[in-house]
Amino acid sequence: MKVVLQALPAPIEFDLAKAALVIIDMQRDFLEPGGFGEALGNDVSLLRSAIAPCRSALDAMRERGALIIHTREGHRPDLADCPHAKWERGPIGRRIGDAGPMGRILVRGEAGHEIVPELAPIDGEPVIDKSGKGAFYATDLEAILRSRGIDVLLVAGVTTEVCVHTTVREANDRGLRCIVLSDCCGSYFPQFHEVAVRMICAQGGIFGWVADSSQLKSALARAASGAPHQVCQESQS
Ligand code: C5J
Repeated sequence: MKVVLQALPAPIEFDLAKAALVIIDMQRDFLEPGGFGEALGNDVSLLRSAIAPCRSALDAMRERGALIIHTREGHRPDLADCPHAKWERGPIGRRIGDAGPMGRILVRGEAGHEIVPELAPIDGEPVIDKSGKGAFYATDLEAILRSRGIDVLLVAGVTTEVCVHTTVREANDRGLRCIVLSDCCGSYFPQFHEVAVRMICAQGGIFGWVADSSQLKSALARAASGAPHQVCQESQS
């Protein structure tokens, strides 16, 4: 199905069969008190506004049978994959691997490592466990995308300027077209979110495109109805 999405810096057309929704790190460790995000001194409530738009994009893409991929940032219980330089940056007693109210902080298998229930993966949706910020680093994400013929990523998740940005940059360098769904992303620093989003589509789309969940839903509905595409160039900054 051919989809035309009103995006910045310009509308983008893609084949839904070759597109995937990638939801980055919507984990309890980042979105709920007591996890990694709070251990680093952040107000985790700032990320929660991304949950409902993410769910709306997720439902729309699931309804159309599109590929959905979830990622989680975290480490092996023995922390063998956690570089010392990453571990040492947390406050003593609340570092990666330390015990917290949701289990050991940023460790696979612990409650805090799970994706928030509103966005929980369902059967058949790949979950990529990653130890770094980018979802391509030391994972099989690229192999999964290549084997399914994916060339467009719709990207959502947290945090906008860290794991979302790193993943989009990695994907862009691999020749994938990335569309960041701005309202489906969030940051502990609202100003970083704003700037990170603008950076994606600046300079003619230096890293990709930006749209939001309602534009995605409209584009999918229009494509499914067979209605002609209306290309509108208006600015939405
Ligand atoms: C961070 C992430 N911010 N998922 N991780 O450490 O963005």
